[in-house]
Amino acid sequence: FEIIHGPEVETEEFNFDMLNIKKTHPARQMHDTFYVNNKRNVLRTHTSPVQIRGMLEKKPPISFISGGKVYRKDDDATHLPMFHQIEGIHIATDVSFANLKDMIFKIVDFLFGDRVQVRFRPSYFPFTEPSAEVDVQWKGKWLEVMGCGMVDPHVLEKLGIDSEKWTGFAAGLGVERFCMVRHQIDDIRKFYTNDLRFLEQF
Ligand code: 2U9
Repeated sequence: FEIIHGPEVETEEFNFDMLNIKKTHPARQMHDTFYVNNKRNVLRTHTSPVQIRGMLEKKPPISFISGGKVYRKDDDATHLPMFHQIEGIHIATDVSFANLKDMIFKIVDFLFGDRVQVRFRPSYFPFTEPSAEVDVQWKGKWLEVMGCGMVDPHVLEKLGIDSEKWTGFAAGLGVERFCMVRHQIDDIRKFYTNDLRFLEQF
């Protein structure tokens, strides 16, 4: 995988339109997304627009990893208004859901081993079809730590990529969520309160 970077202030086009997120999708609302410059630009809500920019520059086969800060209007024990995502995309010929599942299980095994109980559950994202999520046990509940799926053909076609010839998978994870589970931290906001007694444990 090639590591790629992109801007934290994005256009609505790259953050939403190119990812098949409809104009009426709830994630676009003012109470979920930070808008800048009278709505034409947003603080990116995920690292997926970086993949779009990468795919405009390079034609398939491609394998990219993008990572960095993302912003959402969320703030509670399991959500931060700013957090870090790491996301991968792989587009080639003959890429299957089995290949994706194999990679996901290798990542989860490497990071959690048999320390926590994990489940792989069908889900929905506008940019992948089919889609799945990885949940882990945290304080007696299931907590989402990762999402993935086969890149939706609509997303490929918007980029001028022939979806009959090329297929791919994509997966994203929230870094602080992974950390919280791995180190048994009860409140995700502790990472950013700058309490040295907390930070010096690591
Ligand atoms: C393109 C096409 C598809 C990236 C994906 C997810 C599923 C996902 C979340 C995990 C926890 C974000 O940090 S989180 O809240 N991510 O669920 N991300 S598929 O799919 C892409 C990306 C780029 C062009």
